[in-house]
Formats: sequence, C-alpha cells, structure tokens
Amino acid sequence: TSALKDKLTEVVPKEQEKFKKLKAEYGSKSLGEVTVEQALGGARGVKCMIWETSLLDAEEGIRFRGRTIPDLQKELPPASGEKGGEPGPEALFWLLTTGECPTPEQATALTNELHERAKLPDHIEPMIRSFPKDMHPMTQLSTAVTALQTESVFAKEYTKGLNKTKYWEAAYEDIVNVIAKLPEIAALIYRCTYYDGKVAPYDKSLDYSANFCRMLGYSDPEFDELMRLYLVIHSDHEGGNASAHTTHLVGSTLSDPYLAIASGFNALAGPLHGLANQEVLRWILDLQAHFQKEGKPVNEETIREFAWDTLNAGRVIPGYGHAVLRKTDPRYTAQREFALKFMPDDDLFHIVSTIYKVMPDVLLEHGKTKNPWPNVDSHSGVLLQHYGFKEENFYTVLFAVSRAYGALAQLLLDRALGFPLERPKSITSDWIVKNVK
Ligand code: NMX
Ligand code: MLT
Repeated sequence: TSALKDKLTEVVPKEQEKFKKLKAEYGSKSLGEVTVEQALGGARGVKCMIWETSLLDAEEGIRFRGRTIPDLQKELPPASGEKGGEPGPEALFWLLTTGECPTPEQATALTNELHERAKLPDHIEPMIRSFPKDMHPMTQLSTAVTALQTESVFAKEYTKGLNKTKYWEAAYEDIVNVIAKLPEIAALIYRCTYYDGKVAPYDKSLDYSANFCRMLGYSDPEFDELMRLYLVIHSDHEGGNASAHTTHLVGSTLSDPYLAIASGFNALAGPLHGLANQEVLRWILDLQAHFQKEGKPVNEETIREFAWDTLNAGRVIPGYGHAVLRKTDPRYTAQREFALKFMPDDDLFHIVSTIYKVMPDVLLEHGKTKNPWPNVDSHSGVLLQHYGFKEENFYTVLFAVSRAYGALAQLLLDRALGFPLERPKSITSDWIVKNVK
C-alpha cells in the first residue's frame, strides 16, 4: 500500500482537468518574445517550460509550491518528530507531488514506503566496489543509477504495451524506488572511495536523512538536522536549471526515470552547476593555505586580493552569481542561520562570512556578473566540514540525492499530465541574417 499513491490517484485527475482548461483558455496567448541575444545567451529568461513544483523569483528566491524555506520549516512536520526540528525531504516530496503539506502520519507513511523499497538489486554493490578509487563520486553515482535501470517498471511495462493513462503509475514505481535506493548507493560510494568500504546496516526506525547519515558514518543528531535541511533546500529550483531541465528533457522521450535522473546528475556534475559546492570549498582551503604560507591572516584585505587573483586568471568565483537570482540566495541564508545557531565560532564559517562582506563589491567592480551575491553552493561545504565531513569531491553527490526529490517530483507530473516530447526549434546564424528584421 502507498498513502502517497492513493493521494495522487485523487489529485492527478483534477490536475489533468486543470491543464485541459489552461490549454483551452490560454493556449493561443503569448509568453513573450525571444530575442537573438537570448538564443545566443543560453535561453536566459525564455519562458518555454511548465514546472509546477517550484518557482524562482529573481529577488525573493525559491518558492516550493508557493512556500519559502521558512514557510516549509513552519508548515511541514519535523522529521525527528521534535517540535521546531527540520522537516525532511519525504514531507517535501509529498508537498511537491500533491501540492498539499502532509500530516505527520502521511510523512511517516512515505518514510516507511521508502524504507520498504530501499533494497538494492544484487549487481549494484559489487559494481560500486569495483570502481577505481579515483573515479569522481558523481561519475560513480550516475553510472550506478544508470545500471539500476534494470529495475525499471516503466521500461518493462512500456515494452509490454502500456496505456498512456497508466504512464504516471509506472513512473511512480521507478521514481519512489530510485529515491529510496539513493542513500545506500551514495553511502557505498562514500565508504568505498574514502574509507574501509563498510556501510552501517540500514536502519528502518530512522527517517530518510538520519538513516542516510548513519550509513555515511555519522551519528551526531545535529548532523542529522543539517542533512534534513540540506536535502530539503537543494531539492528543487524551478525547471530551467541544468539538472532539472535535463531530467525533464530526457524523460520526455519516455526514457524511464532511472535514465532521466542519471542524465540530470551528469548535468549537476558541471562546475557551473552543482560541482560548484566542491569548488567553493577548495577555493576557501586554497585561500587559507596561500596566506598561511605567506604568514598573512585571512581577512577582508587578503580575501579581496585572492579574489582578484582568481578573476585576473580568467576564472570565476565559485558560489557567486546566478542565472536567475539577483539577490542573496535564500538557501544561502538558511544555511547561514543554521551556522549561527550551531557553529557561530567555527573558523571556516567566519571566512565564509567575511567573503560575503567583500565579494559583492569585488564582483561589482569587476563589472561582469549580473548577480554579485552568493548562491547555495557558497555555504554548504563549510557546514559539512564542521561535522568532519571533509571529502569535498563528494559534496555534489549530496546535492544530487536532494535534487532527485525535486526533478523526479516534476517528472511524475510530466507523465501524469501527458507532457509531450520536448523539442525546441534551433536556427543557424545564416537563418538569423536572412530572416530576422
Ligand atoms: N565570477 C566571475 N565571473 C562571473 C561570475 C563569478 N562568480 N558569475 C558570472 N560571471 C561572469 C560570467 O562568466 C560572464 O562572463 P563572460 O561575459 O566573460 O562570459 C558574465 O559574468 C555574465 O554572466 P551572468 O549573466 O552574470 O551569469 P550566467 O547566467 O551566464 O551564469 C553562473 C550563471 C552561475 C554560471 C555564473 O554566475 C557562475 O559561473 N558562477 C560561479 C559558479 C557557481 O557558483 N555555480 C553554481 C550556481 C548554483 N548551482 O548550484 O548551480
Ligand atoms: C540550482 O539549484 O539548480 C542552481 O541554483 C542553478 C539554477 O537554478 O540555475
């Protein structure tokens, strides 16, 4: 039984009806012009995709089904069951897919459903154990998730001749199964790459995040809270970001959810996207090491100097700038608040805070980036470091586990709403010269 699937069985027909009306009423209306500059500039600002689970405002940041991060912290049930505790990604997934906040019982039912679906098929663990230790953890993750596709219910049913009206139900099986299996896959990658390969036994009495922490090798309840926050805030950032968009595009070919999310992970693995969290941490550690060698303190002046060295070398400042946001990312602020509460005296946190003081002015003076403010990746690494999670090459895997929740919530809706193959029109430069007046 699945409480979430039962709920979706009520919600999906209403959503289908809503979309039918939307098409009839607004189908011929314009969403705006597309300029040549936009076509050349990575389609920035072009509105051509529907993404129901979240919406990004350039000034205010992300809203998950209309809710800010502080709203989620108030309205979703805490994963630990303790008043004031962080909600977990399970509760968020219920909200993203159904549009409603779950009750504590509904959130727990989903946690239990994920536990029941978590067991890996026999070929995955030996495969991860055989990966070379120097294979990047994101490469390991996407390879393992691609190999997990042997389990796809959607692919098997489609081959048998699946009726279109049943797509979402088959997709549901794959989506919940892949989310359920990600913690053990990620923990195996972590423990095999950096430690002795031993993974703590799966503990069904814990919520998704706490069990994930145990399998990674962490048992501090404060770290569990950080993981819950981390998995919630990295989940969804509307549809245009590269990992969500890739998942949506690949899924639109009716590639199954395993193949779609593995493709999304490959997009997340780029340094302009999710890999930036690894890059930020490295930038901070390099900065520390550089000035230690020179016998200088890390302060506003030396950070400014290091930033200019980076920019003058033709590199970007990782963790700053954004394709849509034009203010400080509220996900940065949520992490800063966590740090102020749990680690106000942490050295790396102080460096991150000092970078925040000087970097916007440096970037404004540099004069290129449209957004001189920090994004989510600017803060996440130092929080992990505080709890002894030092392996920065693994950080993007945590981002990926979280992003699966958002990208797959919308993928489920894509199949429920019968969204078609995505195939925008491309043009050549000659076409522009000949046709654009
Ligand atoms: N440092 C230096 N230059 C920058 C930065 C930065 N942080 N951000 C943007 N620019 C440059 C950018 O490279 C471009 O230069 P050019 O004209 O030579 O090509 C110029 O400013 C205009 O770029 P924007 O229109 O402001 O930014 P765009 O939308 O193209 O790119 C990012 C957005 C996020 C890719 C860009 O800001 C960046 O490279 N930031 C650093 C990497 C990063 O933190 N990525 C993580 C984003 C969040 N996530 O998790 O995905
Ligand atoms: C994300 O979370 O996907 C990033 O902030 C990038 C984006 O939104 O484009």
